[in-house]
Amino acid sequence: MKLYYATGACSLGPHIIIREAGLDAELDKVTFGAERTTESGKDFYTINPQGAVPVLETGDGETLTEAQVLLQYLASLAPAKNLMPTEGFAKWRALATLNFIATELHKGTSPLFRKPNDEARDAAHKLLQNRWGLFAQKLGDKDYVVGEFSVADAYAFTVLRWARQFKVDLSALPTLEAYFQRVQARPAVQQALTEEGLPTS
Ligand SMILES: N[C@@H](CCC(=O)N[C@@H](CS)C(=O)NCC(=O)O)C(=O)O
Repeated sequence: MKLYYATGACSLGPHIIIREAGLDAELDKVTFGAERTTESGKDFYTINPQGAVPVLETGDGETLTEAQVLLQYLASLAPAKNLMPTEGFAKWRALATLNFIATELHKGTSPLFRKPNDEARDAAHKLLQNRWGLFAQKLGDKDYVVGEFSVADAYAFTVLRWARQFKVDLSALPTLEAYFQRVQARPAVQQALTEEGLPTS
């Protein structure tokens, strides 16, 4: 199995889950530029014509894209680790949370990566303050967003790193800071951050 990733990108979520699940996976780093090449010397567009990470080669000839699908696939490989609820309404709640992270938080942050003008930047910050407020409501006073640690936390942590990086003012949502520190302290998260050369605190 091989994960194509870019440093600190949304691929960090699947990377964390590979470590949480103790799966045997190779990492291949993609460098974004006019051309997109992998550390192993491939033209990344031949792996994913969209040019986007994450991509997972499953090891049996299949290739998967879409972060929230990779997360679910990886969780399914290690059922004993309970990284994704699979029974009852908890499953549907977890799927809704993953989709919220993907479409509201992840894609809500994307404009900030594109050097926006002030108006676009302010609009993105305002939207994210609202959406992170909704996430904080889902989290409530729990340690993790669907109860036990799950793939949703790996994804939310990855995107919350970006909100901090872009200095989105989330000071009105103190539970998010505690949540970020809680997820970051997990040994598998520390390992993934270290492997990507990112700060661990
Ligand atoms: N729909 C994809 C989007 C993935 C995505 O946005 N990847 C970003 C990094 S977080 C990327 O590779 N951007 C480079 C590009 O699209 O050119 C998913 O949900 O996995």
